Amino acid sequence: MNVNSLNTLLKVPTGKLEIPESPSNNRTTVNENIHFSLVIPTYQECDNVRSVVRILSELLDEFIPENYELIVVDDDSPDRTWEVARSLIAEYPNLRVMRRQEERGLSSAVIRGWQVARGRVLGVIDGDLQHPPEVLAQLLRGIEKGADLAVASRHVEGGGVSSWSAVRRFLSRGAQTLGLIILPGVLGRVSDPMSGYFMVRRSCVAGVTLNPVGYKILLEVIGRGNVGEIAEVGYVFCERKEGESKVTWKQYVEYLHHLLRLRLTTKQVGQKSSFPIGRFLRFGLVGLSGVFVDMAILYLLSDPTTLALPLTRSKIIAGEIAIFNNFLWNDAWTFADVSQRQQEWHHRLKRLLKFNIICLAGLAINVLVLNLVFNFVIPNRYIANLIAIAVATVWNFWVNLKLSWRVTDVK
Ligand SMILES: Nc1nc2c(ncn2[C@@H]2O[C@H](COP(=O)(O)OP(=O)(O)OP(=O)(O)O)[C@@H](O)[C@H]2O)c(=O)[nH]1
Ligand SMILES: [Mg+2]
Repeated sequence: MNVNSLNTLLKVPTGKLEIPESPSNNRTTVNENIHFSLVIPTYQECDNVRSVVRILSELLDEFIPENYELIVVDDDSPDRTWEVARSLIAEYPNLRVMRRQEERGLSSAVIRGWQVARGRVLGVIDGDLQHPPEVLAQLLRGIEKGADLAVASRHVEGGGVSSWSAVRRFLSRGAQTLGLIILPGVLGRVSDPMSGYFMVRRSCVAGVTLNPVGYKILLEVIGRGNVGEIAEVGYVFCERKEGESKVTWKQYVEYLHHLLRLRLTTKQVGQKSSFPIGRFLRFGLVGLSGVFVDMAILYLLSDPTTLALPLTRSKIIAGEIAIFNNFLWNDAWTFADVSQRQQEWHHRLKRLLKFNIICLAGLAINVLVLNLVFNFVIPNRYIANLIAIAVATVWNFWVNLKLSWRVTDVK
């Protein structure tokens, strides 16, 4: 069936960014039973849009013929991407095109597209061919098997990035880590919360006022939607062949803004609100055992009556053994409930590595706070040291709780 009866541009919805409960709320509905609506946000993609529409149409025609629609949402690109897209409608009847002239921004473009969508499943894919279209079939299968949300992920088996620079990898992982600390109940649910390639059941996001900033629409969907089971499919983020990236520093600032806004305005999914005091006490006791281990090894290595090794070398070895001691106790006792769920060796090693890095950062914080307090607040080195130890302990506990001992396998 031809879902695109009018060969014109779609009317841009105004007002709240809210997706209607039922697709038939849209007066323009022709096909009431479309299964899948895929939004393709574009800005300056005139060299890509033709190929994207062709490839996606061929694939979906094979997989769910006549049961899908493609919606290009273009923000009035100066290269007239919207015009190129509109010229394709005659050839691809399942294509619909929106040209936004008032609003700007990737996330709101996606939601405006979903607002006019007629599918029961709503998806998004980049318009620059960086998201491999063949993954769509696996994502749809995930939804058919019962998932509410199916996410294409760079960080599960079969996933990756083709040739990102070390800087971009670092920034991406750094942003994810920061997000896990600020918003663990949202970012902790998927391995690739930055993914811009996913699909969700309409029923999970309908009737909720969405309020995203910037690029990361998936955060908004998980944070504000009512999403139960999540499926993940690995994919490799390809290189751009045509056109230019729109990613600038502004997106990182917007991301931080978005995280904080979600943190302040949503109830965290699956999060206990109270501070886990029992865990913290166990963590503190384990830390104390580490002090004794550290002292004993330092004595054995550096004391003139024992091995008499140089002090710095002895301290580094003693410190590292104490960190290892603490890890073992924390893994077996403080966070036993979490580690029991992920007992494989690679999981344990990953936890050990994270714990080590976080504790080393804790040491840096310890030294910094000691100096700040001693020089500017309380000129007593022992009181200043106690305060520094307290701050570093809370850091070590909280960040390890959020990053090291968390269940990373999404079923
Ligand atoms: N409608 C709309 N689309 C946008 C906007 N910004 C980016 N896009 C589109 O969103 C998709 C992702 O943007 P990109 O700039 O490719 O971002 P990216 O893929 O994370 O980064 P690169 O790897 O550098 O390409 C592309 O299809 C863009 O054309 C916008 O403000 N409005
Ligand atoms: Mg891109």
